[in-house]
Amino acid sequence: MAKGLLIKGYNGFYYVESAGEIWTCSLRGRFRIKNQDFLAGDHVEFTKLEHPKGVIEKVYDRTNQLVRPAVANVEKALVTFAFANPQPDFLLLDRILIQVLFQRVTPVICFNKRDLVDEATAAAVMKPYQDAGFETVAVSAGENRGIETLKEKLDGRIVVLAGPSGVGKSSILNRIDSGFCLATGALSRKTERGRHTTRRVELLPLGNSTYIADTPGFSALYLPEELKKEELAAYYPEFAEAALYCRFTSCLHDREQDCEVKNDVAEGILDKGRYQRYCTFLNELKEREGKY
Ligand SMILES: Nc1nc2c(ncn2[C@@H]2O[C@H](COP(=O)(O)OP(=O)(O)O)[C@@H](O)[C@H]2O)c(=O)[nH]1
Ligand SMILES: [Mg+2]
Ligand SMILES: [Zn+2]
Repeated sequence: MAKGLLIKGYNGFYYVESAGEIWTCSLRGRFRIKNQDFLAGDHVEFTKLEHPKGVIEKVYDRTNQLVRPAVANVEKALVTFAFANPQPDFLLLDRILIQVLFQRVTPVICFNKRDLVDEATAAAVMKPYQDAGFETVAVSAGENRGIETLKEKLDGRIVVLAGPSGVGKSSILNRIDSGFCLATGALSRKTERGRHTTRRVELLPLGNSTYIADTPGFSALYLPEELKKEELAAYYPEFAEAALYCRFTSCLHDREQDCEVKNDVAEGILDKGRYQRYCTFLNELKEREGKY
């Protein structure tokens, strides 16, 4: 029996990568009867028939499972924004970070279009996220800079892209592997929506055992449904140390007295923008829980 990675399912066939080869697999009858779901990203065992045919015998337990796109075992999210054109929407960035962390996926924050800003601007944009402990990388897909560093950060993982349109996601993927030839620019954006409703997810190999889903995720406008207001601060790693010194262990860092998080924001130790957006999300959660 061979082990492999399910790259995509299409028309009842499952494409499994194993030792650099793609096997076209069907399912054992008992799987078909149970109507078990098989997702891109699943680790499977299969029997090799006449090359390149095979039969999937077993699926390993998943570490996680995303709904949009439907991918299993996602380890990293390449959260992509642009330094300019369009200006970074930090509220959206922080919302995506919460969604990503909620799914137990590790974010890599990638700021593209480095060619459009000077060094001081780029550093100021990235600093709050670096201080929070997130992996960040500045790239220019246009000038082909920073791409090798980005590749290293994704090594050996199943990756999902996130970020608004126009920031250069397709351009970055094309730089990572020019074999993709993904459509970039306004034309592709127009057709993207219609295409994604009918298309199945496919994992694209980036080399070094790295795979990236061809459909972006984490675009929802709302915070995860199960997220409680008491849990929100846990998604701000930079608050953790100060929170130990708040007077109340249940401190929401909101209107409480003797809140060390608020003190650190006032003193400029913690980033004001990140804190303000925390408050925005906290109010959203309070409103949702109906406890004003
Ligand atoms: N100046 C500059 N423009 C870029 C860069 N990367 C992408 N673009 C342009 O930004 C636009 C959107 O890029 P695209 O890859 O389609 O973005 P996507 O919607 O996120 O996939 C295109 O016109 C690209 O040519 C970059 O590094 N610098
Ligand atoms: Mg695109
Ligand atoms: Zn506090």
